[in-house]
Amino acid sequence: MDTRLFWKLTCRCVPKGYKVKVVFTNKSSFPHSAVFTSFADKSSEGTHQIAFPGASSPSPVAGTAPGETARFSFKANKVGTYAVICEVGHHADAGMWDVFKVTKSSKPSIKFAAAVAAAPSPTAAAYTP
Ligand SMILES: [Cu+2]
Repeated sequence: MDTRLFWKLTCRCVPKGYKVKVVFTNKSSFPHSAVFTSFADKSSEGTHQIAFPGASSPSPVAGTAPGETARFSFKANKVGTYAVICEVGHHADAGMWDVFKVTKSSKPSIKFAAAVAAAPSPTAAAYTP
């Protein structure tokens, strides 16, 4: 099962120093979460080191309940390649992650597309420098 499809990040880059606001709506029938972590840890099970202060939905191991929305924001203060993953159960090691990049410059271009199937839906992300 390619659960990466669940995330549907159509673009994944934000310039260093930008504030990222995430609106994470779980439209599936099972809890899910969103944690920004190192790319190397993307498919490991259990808790992950958060890449930026505040870059996680609340209680990421328990997850955001079906039908609920979690909002959080963080400052993308380090250039690099990261992953946004789900910490519930074996979701991350089953492939529930996607890439997130912080670039030296250029325009922000991340966009969370609509959910597919029974998927959590990170529906929106906005940026302010
Ligand atoms: Cu999940």
